[in-house]
Amino acid sequence: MTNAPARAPRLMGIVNVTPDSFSDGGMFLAAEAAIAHGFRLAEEGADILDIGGESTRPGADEVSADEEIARILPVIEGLKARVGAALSVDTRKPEVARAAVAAGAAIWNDVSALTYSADSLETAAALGCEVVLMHAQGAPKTMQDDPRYDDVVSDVADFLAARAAAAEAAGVARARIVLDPGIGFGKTTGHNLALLAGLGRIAALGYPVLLGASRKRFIAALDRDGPAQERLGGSLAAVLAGFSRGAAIFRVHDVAATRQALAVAAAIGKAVSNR
Ligand code: HH2
Repeated sequence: MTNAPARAPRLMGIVNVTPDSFSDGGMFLAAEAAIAHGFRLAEEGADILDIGGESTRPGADEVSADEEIARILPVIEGLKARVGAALSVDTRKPEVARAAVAAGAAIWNDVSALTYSADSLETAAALGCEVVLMHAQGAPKTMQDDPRYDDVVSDVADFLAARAAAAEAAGVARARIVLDPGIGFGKTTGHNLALLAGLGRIAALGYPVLLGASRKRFIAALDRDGPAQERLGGSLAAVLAGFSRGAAIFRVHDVAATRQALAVAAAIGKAVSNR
């Protein structure tokens, strides 16, 4: 029996404007290339384009707010009002979120769940945009060193519930909050699998759940080791596992293939429930 949400899942296409993001290898560094990539993903069916100027892959170095803003603003300006997709900014920094929303972004995707800066919570409330609160253990530089949990699903669910409560207390509307277990952020392969299997526990908190498993390392750990671009099969398997457990938004590199996999899974789910 499927636990999938009644509403069609939303696809968030990834647009990196970083020289070092693990899967694009700097290919989309130039704003023009990132804009073209955004158009392509929107064409393939992305409902949201997630624009990031700082890689948060394991071991990545931090980027200044000014550098992040310089990378993402031309891309937001080049895409806004020219694609049907909503624009999201993938940043931990309130000043970057402020600049992105002023330029047309509608979503603040924060891998620190509004913990990075003392004014993150109040900034999110003042911006009035949708906010993604993601769980991470440790900072990107060191988070994969030796991640530990008592019970990873309970620990992550408790953290997300507490961050949602903090956001609401600061004035973020409940309807604008999205939760994300943070696949790969301070997690072993076993932790990632437990979170995928237990995603229903996070969906049961009552907020839309975003899942970002696309091309991540645990896929290579479970199959042959290879480049990130060769992890589509595992990425789709994770999307379908998340879909059947109630995830509502999927952050992916491969929008067309994900759209097709979800369309077939949803049709099968409907055929079963109509029997
Ligand atoms: N994963 C990455 C970045 N941002 N945001 C959310 N909400 N959930 C995620 O799982 C997530 C995220 C990984 O980022 P990076 O290492 O820069 O690679 P890429 O952006 O190519 O996925």
